[in-house]
Amino acid sequence: MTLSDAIKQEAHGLGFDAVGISRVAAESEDAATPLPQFLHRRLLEWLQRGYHGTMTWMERDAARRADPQQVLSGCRSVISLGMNYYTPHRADERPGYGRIARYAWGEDYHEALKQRLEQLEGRIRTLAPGAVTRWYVDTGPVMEKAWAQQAGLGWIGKHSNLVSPRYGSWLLLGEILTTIDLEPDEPGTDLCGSCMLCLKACPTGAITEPYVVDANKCISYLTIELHRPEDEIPEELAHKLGNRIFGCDDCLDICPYNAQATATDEPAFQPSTLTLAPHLTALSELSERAFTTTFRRSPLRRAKHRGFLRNVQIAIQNLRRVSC
Ligand code: B12
Ligand code: SF4
Ligand code: SF4
Repeated sequence: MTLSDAIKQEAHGLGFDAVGISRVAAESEDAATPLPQFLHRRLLEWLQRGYHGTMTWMERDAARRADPQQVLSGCRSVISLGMNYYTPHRADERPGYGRIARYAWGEDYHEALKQRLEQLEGRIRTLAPGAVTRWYVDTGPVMEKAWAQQAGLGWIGKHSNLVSPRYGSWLLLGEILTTIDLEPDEPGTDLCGSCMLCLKACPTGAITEPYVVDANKCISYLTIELHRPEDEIPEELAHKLGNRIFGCDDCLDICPYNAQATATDEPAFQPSTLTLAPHLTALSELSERAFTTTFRRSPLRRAKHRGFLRNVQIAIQNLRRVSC
């Protein structure tokens, strides 16, 4: 068994559903994979258009974000890992309830992936003594979807998320950068074809062209990232939030590749009654302390009490508007 196969076997044993490897070309090599240059260009274009909104941390060191060798000196391989978070449950669609994005139905995925990534790092060091490794799960300057595509986990769909032929879009991603030379996998092939369903399904037109999302218009950004006291959700977009109080799945839900998604049995991703059927009036009365306690292990913490209650108020107003 090769070292790459042994690492993949360990990853599956730890509960990762998808694993693949990309090679990072050494500086002196004739870059067989010009991915960092491509990513740098795409990222700069995106930033220049202001599509990152208030996420100014995306501006910091774009060249580094696009190139794993600038993140880990001597990096030769990226091991991309995915965990399936799909469960066969449905959100409560009755009037009076809010809608929470699927990835936030259970516990914070950063924690579930972090524990496994740390364990996998330990196993890699046993298999390859002297290997330098560094893991990330949405926690560092790595363009995770692009590396996952390069490692064969799937392809970047027109909604800009990674689509796996086996798990659809319901994979959360992490990766381990390492100095060891591993055998690369074949990159994923784009299977979107002429489909444009996700662009048509987006309620706010946030997918401005295939593969490009303007965060300023994206409900996920508006309801999660826009939570500072000075941040307001523009009136014309607030109408379009409907009952979404945290994140949005419309462009994912419509994708034909999600039709036969397999359910996960990972306990951390199982929903609670509260996340499947969040009652708007009850939530509108949540104190800051109750918010912190209730969502201490949930991704919902990221919206902060102020942002979350603002979202709930907008959903209540939208409900009144519909019933008038
Ligand atoms: C910033 C961010 C956001 C922002 C901006 C989204 C965006 N599309 O960039 C906001 C807050 C809006 C957001 C929302 C969501 N996010 Co987010 N987000 C990120 C983050 C931190 C960085 C993404 C990034 O670098 N954006 C910058 C721009 C330049 O990159 P990009 O849009 O990815 O563009 C690439 C492609 O479009 C591609 N590309 C461009 N043109 C072309 C052309 C062709 C032909 C091809 C093939 C490719 C291609 O190249 C670009 C560079 O890679 C990543 C974690 C990470 N560190 O990577 C998570 C991440 C992308 N998010 C994730 C999730 C789950 C979501 C939501 C689904 C959550 C939700 N349900 O509400 C939504 C989905 C919205 C959407 N349609 O994208 C997951 C996606 C998992 C997956 N299977 O893909 C990630 C990877 C986090 C994780 N660790 O799992 N997110
Ligand atoms: S998450 Fe929602 S608002 Fe954002 S691009 Fe997808 S459908 Fe549009
Ligand atoms: S909905 Fe269609 S265009 Fe969008 S990601 Fe899925 S297959 Fe691609």
